[in-house]
Amino acid sequence: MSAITSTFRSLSEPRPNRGLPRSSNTGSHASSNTLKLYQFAGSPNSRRVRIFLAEKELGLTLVPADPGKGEQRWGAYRLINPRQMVPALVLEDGTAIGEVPAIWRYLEETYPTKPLLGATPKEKALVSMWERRAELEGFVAVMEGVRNNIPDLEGRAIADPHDYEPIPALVERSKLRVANFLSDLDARLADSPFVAGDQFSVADITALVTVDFAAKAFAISTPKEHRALTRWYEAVSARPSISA
Ligand SMILES: N[C@@H](CCC(=O)N[C@@H](CS)C(=O)NCC(=O)O)C(=O)O
Repeated sequence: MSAITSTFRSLSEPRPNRGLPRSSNTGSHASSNTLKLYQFAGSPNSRRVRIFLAEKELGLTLVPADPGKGEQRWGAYRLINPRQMVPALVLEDGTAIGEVPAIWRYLEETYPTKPLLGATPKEKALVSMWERRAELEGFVAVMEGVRNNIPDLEGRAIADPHDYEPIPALVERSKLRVANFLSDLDARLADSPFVAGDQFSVADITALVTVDFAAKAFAISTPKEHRALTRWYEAVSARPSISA
């Protein structure tokens, strides 16, 4: 098992004993035998898509793709996604769509019931704005801390097609960024039931995955005085999709 796989496996395993759409036609409202989602259980980015699927009750085929080690990294998956990252959604004609927001967009437009990217132009813009802030200021900060904290990450300190060595000095700054993110999120949630407004959306998915990821990676838990964040976390954590 590679350092990436073992690290993410321990940091972001799905919660046990709850259903998730592992294969097609499993009690879902909509299902596709032709769409395949390549992903791995411990990957927080994969979890962002799995929660989305569970919220929309979409059954797709989930295909485990594991980085593996050395020359054999990713194996045949390299042909599917030459950027060597999960998740990737593969369509019937073989088109591979990478990047979580792009996968969400394809699925939302194909299966518009229960919109998670907003329903009106204003909602769509606000969901996009809040989700992007959650990703750039929260999720990316945790990921930066995690990846720069693993000495044997085989030049994979940044998840892109190039190799970069870790910079351990970034880890403390990442933790500070995460603490600031939690504080900013608390302030936002004091004014709004969900991150982007009155409805649960992808902004909540990214924020929730970030909070869980920070707790597992750095034992950064939500401070008690962040009451709005605590109220929101308890409410969204109780949704069945969150175990995905
Ligand atoms: N920007 C990408 C990020 C994907 C990503 O970082 N995936 C991680 C797993 S959470 C990965 O595949 N890492 C393997 C590697 O870096 O070698 C997205 O939105 O999908």
